[in-house]
Amino acid sequence: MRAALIARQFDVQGRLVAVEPHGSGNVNDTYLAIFRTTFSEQRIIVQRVRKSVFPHPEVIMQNMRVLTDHCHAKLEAEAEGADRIWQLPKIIQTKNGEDWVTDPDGDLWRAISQIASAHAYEKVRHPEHAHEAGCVLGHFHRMVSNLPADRLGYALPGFHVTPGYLAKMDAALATAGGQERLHASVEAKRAARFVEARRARCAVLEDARARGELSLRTTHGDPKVGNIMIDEATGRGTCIVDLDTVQPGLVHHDIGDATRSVCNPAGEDAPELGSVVFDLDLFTMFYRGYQAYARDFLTAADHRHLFGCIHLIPLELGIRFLADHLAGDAYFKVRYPGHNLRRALVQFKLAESIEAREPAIRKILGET
Ligand code: GN1
Ligand code: MG
Repeated sequence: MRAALIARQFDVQGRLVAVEPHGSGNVNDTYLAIFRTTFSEQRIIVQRVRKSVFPHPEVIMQNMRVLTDHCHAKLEAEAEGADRIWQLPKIIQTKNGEDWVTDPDGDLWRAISQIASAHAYEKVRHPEHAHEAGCVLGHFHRMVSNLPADRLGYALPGFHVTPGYLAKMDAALATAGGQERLHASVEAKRAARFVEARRARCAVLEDARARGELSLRTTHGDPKVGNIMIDEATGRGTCIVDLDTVQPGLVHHDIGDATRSVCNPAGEDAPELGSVVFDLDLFTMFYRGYQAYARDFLTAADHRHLFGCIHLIPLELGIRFLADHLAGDAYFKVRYPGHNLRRALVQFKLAESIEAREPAIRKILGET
């Protein structure tokens, strides 16, 4: 198995005893590799980065190096006065001292440390969990608030640029295959109409950025609940994982992505569309946790666009899923035909729930 051959190239003590698929990412292939010596065991995460999704995988690794060097130094310097032991995975180098290896197919593989005794959950479990997710994202934003975004490259050009995803959807619709998939189901047509009715709202963040109201910062890019690790021993958040999408972005991308995930207790794969709602109690708890760490660096303009991003990011993710469905499932891994369409419908249901609760959400945000 290729993952085992690759795992042995990293600088880990002991003998490799197991390599098994790990997690439920929609893009990369992830494995857990276990190494043992006579007295100890080390578990590492080994991943193949999908080049069909990430055109510049080496930029991911350069960013990860810059980010982890910055954050680990900061975490260690602040550890004594901190309210908990905050963690962040580290890059495990190869035996030759490299940050990654390239396989004969040209795919990039890397290894990172596993955060021990902690779990990430695909769905939020209770309000306290939402609170901890808010703390972890707020803490991450605080940690990178003095890491200038221009120290990072663009691993995924166009990521979270919503009008770009609309253009992709339009391009898919302009193909014969796209038309065929559109007309194959009432759901696909309904989904396309849902987007059509909201087309004008898709540029809210990009327009604000063009006007100079919002500026690029170091962002995580993918802070969904499934990337937030909860310490088994204390029940508190301990770190955020999946650093592939760390690049210059708007904090709004992160806030909207976290809330679309944390505040939807039915999850991204909700079996019943009727169970998908934006839960205001979960949102209250999330926002309280976020503000506990990040209050200080949000500007007045940032605040003005918070509702906008909470609504936009589920709409954007729905458009991404729908565009991929129409294009024949080239980007996101699917478990069954129509999976991306189904995922899109869940996000649209969530966006609709956010529209219906706009006044209540704005109130929780402290708007008068
Ligand atoms: C993808 O691969 P994964 O699960 O970490 C996607 C995110 C989406 C997410 C939805 C690089 O993340 O943007 O929000 O699926 N990552 C990329 O589950 O596109
Ligand atoms: Mg990811």
